[in-house]
Amino acid sequence: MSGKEVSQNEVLFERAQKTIPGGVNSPVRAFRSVGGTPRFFKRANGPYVWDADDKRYIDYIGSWGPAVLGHAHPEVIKAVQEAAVGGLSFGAPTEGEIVMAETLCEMLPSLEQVRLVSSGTEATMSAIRLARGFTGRDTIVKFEGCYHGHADSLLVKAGSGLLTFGNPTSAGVPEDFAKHTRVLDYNNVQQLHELFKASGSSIACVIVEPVAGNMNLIKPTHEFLNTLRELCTQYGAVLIFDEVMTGFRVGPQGVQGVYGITPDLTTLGKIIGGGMPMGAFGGRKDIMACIAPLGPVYQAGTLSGNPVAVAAGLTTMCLLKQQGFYEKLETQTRKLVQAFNQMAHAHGETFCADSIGGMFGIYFSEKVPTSFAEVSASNRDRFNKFFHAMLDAGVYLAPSAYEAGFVSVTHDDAVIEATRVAIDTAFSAIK
Ligand code: KE4
Repeated sequence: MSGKEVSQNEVLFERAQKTIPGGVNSPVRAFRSVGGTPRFFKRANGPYVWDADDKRYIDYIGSWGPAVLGHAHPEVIKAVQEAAVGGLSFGAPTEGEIVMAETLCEMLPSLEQVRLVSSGTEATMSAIRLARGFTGRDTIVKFEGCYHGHADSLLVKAGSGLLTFGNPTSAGVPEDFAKHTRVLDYNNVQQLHELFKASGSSIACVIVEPVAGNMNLIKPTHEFLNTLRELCTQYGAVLIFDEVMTGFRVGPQGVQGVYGITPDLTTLGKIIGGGMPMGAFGGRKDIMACIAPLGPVYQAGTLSGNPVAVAAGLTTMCLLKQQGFYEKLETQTRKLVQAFNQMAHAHGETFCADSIGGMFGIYFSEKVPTSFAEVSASNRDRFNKFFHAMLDAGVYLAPSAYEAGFVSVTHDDAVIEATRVAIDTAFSAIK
């Protein structure tokens, strides 16, 4: 596009802001963290997306995780088309939902029963209500930097001291809601012991991203997850692994399979819908027995388990169960991380990168961060310059220094090599 031509992305962004708040239907898409004009996608296929100017990018967001097979996988598209001609939604049970539930319970041993919903937020909101109903307790625990969707109880940041009440991170969340949420530091075992010692008998649940992906990629220590499991068991609190992002992303059994920890409840989303609106929560049968219509904890959804989303999800789950899928996904992700680190070293950048399974983090810092405070200390301005240089070089990274990146099995060696070239170009451009 020559200098004088106006980008269609700018035209669309201008128009979108007239009828959609901020011009987007989810805040992170607005590029507010990195500046500039968001790219409006026209289509996607495999590892690529095309924007409104028909510029092609190698995509490392993959719709924030779902596109683990690559965009528009032909078998998923075919399954959706076939389901759609049979009707889009019935508001009545279908056999497909049973197959989906059976598949999830087969793949995740901690799931004795599971309920399908339409988003990750619905899954975590329902799991929190279920834990409160099961235990009869009000207090929930989360961790700074972890995001679990936008339910009121979860839009809370740490109070001034460990034992003080949480404070809302969003307008519209009443203090009375936030005060039931305690916010601790991720990977801080001492804080866990202190809080449980002081208030353990009032804690309904702990919800955690067992590998964090919403403050960039931050891995847990084994001690942190083991202590969470031990204290929840000791005090009768429900341990919820929020695997909306990590479920079937970091491995065939999510983080619980990698670290060998069995949560009481697991929340899922993204990949299980194959790109269609789908979430789920499930776990111990005695806890799930409290959910309506069996028990007193109400939860519902018009489009829960709808046939089109189930068709996309089921086809995706069947494909990722194939022999060698995760070995290939992890190998390609490691090659990407190696390319980032090699190019950064060659350019003398203060930079590092890390990965687990098919998700990765890039950090403008000396070492890979292990907490929200450490990742917050990384050089965000340097990231923002790099983000735009990579965009110019045809690579689409997450538009925030505090987000993880995602690889698909269609990111083959040629795509990784093209990314390496773009990384070299981008580091040269921001010298
Ligand atoms: P949704 O309601 O967006 O489907 O899921 C909420 C959610 C819950 N739990 C975890 C661990 C999540 O990562 C998410 C959503 N992830 C963000 C990515 N940072 C979605 C992107 C967005 O908000 O637009």
